[in-house]
Amino acid sequence: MRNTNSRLLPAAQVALGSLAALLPLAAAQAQSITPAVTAWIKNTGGQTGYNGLPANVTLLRHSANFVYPSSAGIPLYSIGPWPGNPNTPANQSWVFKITKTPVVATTPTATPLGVIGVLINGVPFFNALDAMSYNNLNIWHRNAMYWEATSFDACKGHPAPGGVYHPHQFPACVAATSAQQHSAIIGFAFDGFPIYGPYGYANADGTGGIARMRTSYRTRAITQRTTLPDGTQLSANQYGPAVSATYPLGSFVEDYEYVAGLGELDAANARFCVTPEYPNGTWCYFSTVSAKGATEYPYLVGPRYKGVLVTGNTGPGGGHVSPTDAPVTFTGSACAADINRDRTVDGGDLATLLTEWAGGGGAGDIDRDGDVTGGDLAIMLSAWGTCP
Ligand SMILES: [Ca+2]
Ligand SMILES: [Ca+2]
Repeated sequence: MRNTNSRLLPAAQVALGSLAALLPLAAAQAQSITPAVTAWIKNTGGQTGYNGLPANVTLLRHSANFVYPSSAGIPLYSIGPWPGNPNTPANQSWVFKITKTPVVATTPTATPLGVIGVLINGVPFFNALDAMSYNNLNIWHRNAMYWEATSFDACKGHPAPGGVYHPHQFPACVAATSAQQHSAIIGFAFDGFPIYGPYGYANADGTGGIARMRTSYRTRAITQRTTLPDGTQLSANQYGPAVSATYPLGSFVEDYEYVAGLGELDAANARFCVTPEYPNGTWCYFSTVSAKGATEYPYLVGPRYKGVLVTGNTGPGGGHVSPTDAPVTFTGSACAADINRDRTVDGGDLATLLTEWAGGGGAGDIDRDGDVTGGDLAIMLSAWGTCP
């Protein structure tokens, strides 16, 4: 794994080490500006979306350890219609709680029904499930991507009972994507790990150019639903329906099996890798799509979170957090050229960019094309000065 610090001159390493030793308390208590603070699309001028409801993230607060995005759950882009869906999106008065320091779980938590994370525009997203199972046995769980797809709008979202507008898959309207660029952060799961669009750096150390991040799940080679993906033999009263035109392969999530190494992503749909926002690497999720762009299971986050789930976001009444750690409002914007995140684009950032020159992706890859070259330098120079 590439370590940016190792590329610094020895004298600079000593200086950084001395500074860190002098200021451990300050560093721990600072309301640091992490990607979880800067990634959001904020409502800056009373913008409204569906039914005149406030759009995007309406208030963004952060403390030493957490980020609190507030929203109605409504994007700025146009949504609907939702054929056959009787629900209407409504203001949810969301206040979510995103940790700045996510940690990998030793015992992963299953992603629950309902909200499992939030997009950068304040719209929450769900996992693959639709809350229904075959004969209500809680064994063969319906894949919402099959059973509910006709009610998705062009942005791949639809409203749940109670008016919670949400996608189950890569939401096409939230961020532009290109197979020639590392995708943007599109949201955060409630374990605090970011979720990207479909494209990342080919190699986990940021080298190798841009590549589609592939799922390690595939449909099982079955015609009868008599066993579970882990091989468990079911009794006859637990069988699912035979694979058919009515119940095609993929219409239940148990139709999929995880094959380690099939793609870049693990069972959580995550990978540890360098990204433009995390030059030292992070666990992160990628939206999974096929080579032709069709959404692929598990779509966003796998059946279990990669990290420790932050409480307060999920389950009944979840997503209405009252912060008690004195958060402050963040009014700034993302500032990609500010590589060292001190809110100023200056010689310190330039020095880092030059040490990364031609070395592949990472924080110096400001235009996200998989290498650090003149295009990135030009963006940095045009952004010179204080971040907005
Ligand atoms: Ca800077
Ligand atoms: Ca570049």
